Amino acid sequence: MREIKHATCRICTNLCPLRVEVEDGVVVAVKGNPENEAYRGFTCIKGRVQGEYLRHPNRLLHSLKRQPDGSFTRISPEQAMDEVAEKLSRIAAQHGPEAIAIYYSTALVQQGAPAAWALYGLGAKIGTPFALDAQTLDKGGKKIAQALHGRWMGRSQGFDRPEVAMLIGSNPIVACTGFPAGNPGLWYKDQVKAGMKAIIIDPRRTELSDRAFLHLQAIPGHDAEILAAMIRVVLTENLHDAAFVAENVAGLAELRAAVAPFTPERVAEAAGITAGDLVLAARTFAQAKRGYIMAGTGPSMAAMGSLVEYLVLCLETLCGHWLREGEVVACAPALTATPRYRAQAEPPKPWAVRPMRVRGLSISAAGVPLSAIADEILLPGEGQIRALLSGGNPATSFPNQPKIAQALRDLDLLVQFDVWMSHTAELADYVIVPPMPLEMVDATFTLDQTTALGTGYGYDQTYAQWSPAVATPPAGAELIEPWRFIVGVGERMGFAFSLTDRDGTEHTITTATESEQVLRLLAAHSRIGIDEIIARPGGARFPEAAVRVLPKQEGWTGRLDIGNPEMLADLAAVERQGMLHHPSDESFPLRLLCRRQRHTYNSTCNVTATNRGKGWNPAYLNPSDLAELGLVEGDEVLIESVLDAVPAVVAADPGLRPGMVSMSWGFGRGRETDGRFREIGSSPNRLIPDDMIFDRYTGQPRMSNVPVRIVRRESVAAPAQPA
Ligand SMILES: Nc1nc2c(c(=O)[nH]1)N[C@H]1C(S)=C(S)[C@@H](COP(=O)(O)OP(=O)(O)OC[C@H]3O[C@@H](n4cnc5c(=O)[nH]c(N)nc54)[C@H](O)[C@@H]3O)O[C@H]1N2
Ligand SMILES: Nc1nc2c(c(=O)[nH]1)N[C@H]1C(S)=C(S)[C@@H](COP(=O)(O)OP(=O)(O)OC[C@H]3O[C@@H](n4cnc5c(=O)[nH]c(N)nc54)[C@H](O)[C@@H]3O)O[C@H]1N2
Ligand code: SF4
Ligand SMILES: [Mo]
Repeated sequence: MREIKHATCRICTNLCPLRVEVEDGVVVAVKGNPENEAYRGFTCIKGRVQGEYLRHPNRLLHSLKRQPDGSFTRISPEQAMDEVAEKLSRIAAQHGPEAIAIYYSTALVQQGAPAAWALYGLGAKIGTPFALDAQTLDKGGKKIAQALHGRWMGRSQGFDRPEVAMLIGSNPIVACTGFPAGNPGLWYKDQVKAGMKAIIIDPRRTELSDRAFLHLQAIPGHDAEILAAMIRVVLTENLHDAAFVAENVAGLAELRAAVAPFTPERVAEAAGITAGDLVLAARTFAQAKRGYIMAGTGPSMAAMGSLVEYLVLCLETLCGHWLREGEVVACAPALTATPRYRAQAEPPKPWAVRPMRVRGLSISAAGVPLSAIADEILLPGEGQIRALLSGGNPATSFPNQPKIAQALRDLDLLVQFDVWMSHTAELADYVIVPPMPLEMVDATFTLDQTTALGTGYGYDQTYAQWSPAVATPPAGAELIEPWRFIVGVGERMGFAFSLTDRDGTEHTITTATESEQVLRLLAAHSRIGIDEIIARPGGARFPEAAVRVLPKQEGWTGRLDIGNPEMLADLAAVERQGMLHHPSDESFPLRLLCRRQRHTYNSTCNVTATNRGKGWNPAYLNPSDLAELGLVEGDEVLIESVLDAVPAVVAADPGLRPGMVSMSWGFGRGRETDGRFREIGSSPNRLIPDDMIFDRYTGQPRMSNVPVRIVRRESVAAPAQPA
């Protein structure tokens, strides 16, 4: 029988509502839901073809165990739980809890909300400090900046009727962050029609450029200077919200002095833009009553993410773009507990939490520096990581790909949760295979969590959807939900798991608990009852959940700090030395930029249903650079950096600043697969050192603006040495 069922797409964090046509448990078509007022029918190609993912011949249908000869054999989930628990217990007893790391990242959305609860719960019970997430390779500077600047407890104006939106290296139309979760294209169109001015700072023309008020096509890596110059304009022209600053902010004099050298003329010249545009951007932003800034992965990956994010907060604070007493927080969470929004500043706190063993890095407000994990695995001695439970794809997503691949091979135990034979799965001792999202019940917790991360993330209005399992796994499959596997391992290690309901009653969770019961308990403290959400199967806004910002507490003295000495010292260093650089940079005339593509999601979805037979990630160059290199679109080249070289196919992008190579990540594997690069692409992380140039707070290396050179492929010896 053919039926249409409502579900949520969980391939990416946009969580689009879907109408899934199912015949006897098999997904035959996936469409958007035009009746959903937040998404207005929006889906992308990845969501619509997921019926093909469910049936894909490469999909894993049972868990796997590595054999001594390197091959994999089938293992039952029960047996795998027994063996993994036994190994983890032994490693913890011999080497202490630090020897076990857990990693979950963007794959969390695919694995379901209970998976995060279970995995981080297990990490806490084991007592490991190495509970990893992707922040420190993503936009970890946001957390560092929030720590050092302090946090406005009333939230930002954010997506609520902005008159201006400044997007710094952020491309919401493709990436679905930076605009509210929903329908990014229509939201942009509507806001521009309502008068919103978009200011884009990006070295390439993006999908936003056409409707933008201003596009500063700056040379990458200059975002901190550009922001400092904008702050200087705001302060010298007295465009800031003086009353808000006087009441809630410290450090104005220090910031004023620190930005003084950053004249628009000087910065514009260095960044390859005009001083007029820079001043116009600053004035437009400061003169708007409502607005927001989203700094995306672009600036974060240019090695000074923490400073950039700090200056973003300084500019937001100077302009007073924070909600005041009595104003409405339209995006209060639906499923997670509602915080008490108050018109007051949570004061700054230290950014560092605990030192790591390498490169002077620390576990910080941004989490564990992922760029240090390879070394923390390879470096013998007390505190060495020997086991990793992974729900991401570190072999592809971490910098210095050859080193992390070696480190993953060196582990005593690598357990990978995956539905595909990803690069990390290939290196694992156990591959634990869960159902795919449409086969599992879940609800939109992830978006409440991302909304809470800060400005530029998540919803514009309270929203939720309950997503029942709508598809049946293929015949013969033996799958286990990640949370159930983790609880099973924990039980075998002697740990008990529980969740409390609204009345404070504790409920034990075991491997026999229904997933729905876990989700209900995770939502126990929500303002919107879970049954109300279930009663709106197509997903809905819940405007009744909106809350007002409470007044400042009596005697409250907390202030936001825009004069943090460490940050301003970093800014002074930028003034003296320019951006971080390395002597070897000079041998590499081009700069490799990060970017994303619509048809893939990080390291997944690169299959024929979406890539239409083009499995590689093109290296885009300005046509003038192609001509100078004697290349035409479609030519095969080698991209070389100080670390390695990868094969690529060049393509022309007239909207890209000359001197740049713009290439998506998440493709390719190690050198051993170079011969297959037309099919699986090439990994930029082979070109990115983990320890040469990095943000000293998050450890995030320079992953954009990476010095490279390009040579024709046939003019060099084939590099393909198996690693
Ligand atoms: N379709 C799709 N959507 C995704 C993903 C995906 O892989 N595919 N990945 C998801 C993830 S994990 C994340 S974190 C988000 C990321 O979302 P975004 O941060 O919006 O990521 P990108 O689309 O790569 O946009 C980054 C932009 O930064 C620019 N840029 C590069 N270097 C610099 C620089 O130094 N300064 C400035 N100002 N700009 C620079 C690039 O040209 C690019 O346009 O997307 C998420 N959404
Ligand atoms: N050079 C470079 N490196 C980067 C970035 C960059 O722009 N440039 N971006 C960084 C950023 S922003 C991030 S967030 C990190 C992300 O880093 P990771 O999260 O480590 O990488 P992903 O590719 O998102 O990993 C997703 C994994 O989930 C698996 N998977 C896919 N679908 C399912 C499913 O339905 N169920 C299960 N259980 N598993 C599934 C995939 O096969 C893959 O192994 O990478 C960072 N690394
Ligand atoms: S992958 Fe596409 S359809 Fe699925 S949630 Fe993301 S944007 Fe929506
Ligand atoms: Mo990310």
